[in-house]
Amino acid sequence: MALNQEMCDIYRLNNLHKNEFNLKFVVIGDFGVGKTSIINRYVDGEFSQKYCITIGADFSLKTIEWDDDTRIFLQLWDIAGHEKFSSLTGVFYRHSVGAAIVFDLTRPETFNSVPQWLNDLRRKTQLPDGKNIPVVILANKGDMTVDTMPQEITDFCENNNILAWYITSAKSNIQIDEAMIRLIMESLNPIEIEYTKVDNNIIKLNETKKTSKPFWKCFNT
Ligand SMILES: Nc1nc2c(ncn2[C@@H]2O[C@H](COP(=O)(O)OP(=O)(O)OP(=O)(O)O)[C@@H](O)[C@H]2O)c(=O)[nH]1
Ligand SMILES: [Mg+2]
Repeated sequence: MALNQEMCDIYRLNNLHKNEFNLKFVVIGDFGVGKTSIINRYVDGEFSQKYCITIGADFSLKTIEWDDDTRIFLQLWDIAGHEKFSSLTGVFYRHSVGAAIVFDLTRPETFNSVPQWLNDLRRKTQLPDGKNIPVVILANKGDMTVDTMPQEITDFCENNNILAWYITSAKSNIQIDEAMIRLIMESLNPIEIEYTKVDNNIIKLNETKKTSKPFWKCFNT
């Protein structure tokens, strides 16, 4: 016990110089598209075939040693697909600085809900400078099929200021890390928000300036 405490103290002393940031991302989309599975894959490296429906919302934490000077505490909020258009989504979205909208390639109709999820998100969230929070779209279950890829996804992303879209698989661990890294990079860098250090678990967002123009990019396998 004492040794553990000592090791913790040494670890903390060695890392005192690091800037620590809290980022909150929400993961949204219709029921059964794989939101929980994507989060479990990303946070725990695990996947289960079993469908355990999410009720309300859940969240997971991942600590990321971003670089020698930066540590990120990433909160991933897993919003139940059945919460669609619920008045509660606004509460779950609060303080989020990034979002992933997921649809299921084996059920193309779940892509039809993406505009509604985006609309709900955009109505209820904004960055401190009043701009939209960055969004990626994840076309999940890419291990099963890519034949049903919606033709209009490229146009949709371009017209709706979507940061990027990815064909993902929680099962085969395809492009989930890439999507999250892209979202983190956008949240930390181009928007140029000064995220002050974590202080008593309160995140203070101080706006500075936005220098980069919004852009869209697609990452396909
Ligand atoms: N083959 C395959 N199956 C997946 C993948 N992702 C999720 N699944 C399966 O799809 C089902 C639903 O996954 P969940 O992650 O629970 O879906 P969800 O979006 O969280 O659903 P709700 O909580 O109801 O909103 C489960 O049986 C998963 O095993 C994937 O990438 N490939
Ligand atoms: Mg779920």
